[in-house]
Amino acid sequence: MLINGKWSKDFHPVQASDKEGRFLRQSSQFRNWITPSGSAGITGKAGFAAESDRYHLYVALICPWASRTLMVRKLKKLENIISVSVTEPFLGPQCWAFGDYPGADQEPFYDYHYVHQLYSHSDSNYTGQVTIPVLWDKKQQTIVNNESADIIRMLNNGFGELADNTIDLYPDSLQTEIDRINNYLYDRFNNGVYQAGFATNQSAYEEAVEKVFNSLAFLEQQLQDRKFLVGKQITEADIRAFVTLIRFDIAYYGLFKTNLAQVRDYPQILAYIKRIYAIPGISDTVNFDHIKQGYYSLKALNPQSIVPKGPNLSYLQK
Ligand SMILES: N[C@@H](CCC(=O)N[C@@H](CS)C(=O)NCC(=O)O)C(=O)O
Repeated sequence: MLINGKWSKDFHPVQASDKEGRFLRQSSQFRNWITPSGSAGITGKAGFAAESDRYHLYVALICPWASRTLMVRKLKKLENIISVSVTEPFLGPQCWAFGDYPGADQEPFYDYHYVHQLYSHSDSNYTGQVTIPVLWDKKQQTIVNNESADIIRMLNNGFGELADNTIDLYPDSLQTEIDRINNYLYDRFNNGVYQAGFATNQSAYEEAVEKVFNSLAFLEQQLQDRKFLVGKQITEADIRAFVTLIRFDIAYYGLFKTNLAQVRDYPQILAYIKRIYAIPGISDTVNFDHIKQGYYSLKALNPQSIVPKGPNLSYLQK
């Protein structure tokens, strides 16, 4: 982690646990918003107007939180408006690094080797974890926001006419239902898999696994009579569910020991994963090699760094 802008403590996936051994995720610190006029958003300061070729996303393709932002960028047709750099998938001692692993990029503006350099560039006194995704402002040379929940919302509605507004992932009429599902899934599913994987004792692990499988039962039930989680149209709730579902069989089932069943064992969920994966542009945001290499590079969970051969994911092609 960075302490007063200096890299001071090597990466470890579990930076904090509660006294019962439950993994605690840290809060994001950069919380400014891009808005059509540049006025301030619900947090942070003003000065980040929506403009073409001004903003840049730094992502890792292993990361579900970063992948949410890539999905929304695709669906809102913002590829020519917001540029992207992909880190290497491995989580080394200095956390996320740029490089020449296939599918990864070099850092394009400063030739930085590590994402933590972008954090200290933005705030020379930054103290905290260095997480991905990062939304960067090329004009002010600073991080706008490092919280994916905020970033997907501003990509949905902060870019005005620059985005494709025939699709709205958070429409007024569905917000209550989307919020309900997001809240339910965040703790039990999106973060639940990490709580299983990073639990520091048996009971914290078992508690997390139970939550994960309750939430899969909830998803299977919810999808009995609808294409997407809140009805006929894709929304933010689906983006948030999909990024965890697509990583489940390949990473969480094995490495995080969420192994009571695979997601492909749930007929409605399987059809739903295929439905979203088939939406034009979405499969470009999924890189199974990065996902597998990245998760299995977590030395705290896999000291020998052996990467499994399977599973067979050909079901997605059918
Ligand atoms: N709240 C953040 C969480 C992002 C996050 O935890 N990203 C992980 C990768 S999947 C990360 O960068 N971890 C590095 C660390 O925790 O030090 C978001 O949703 O944007």
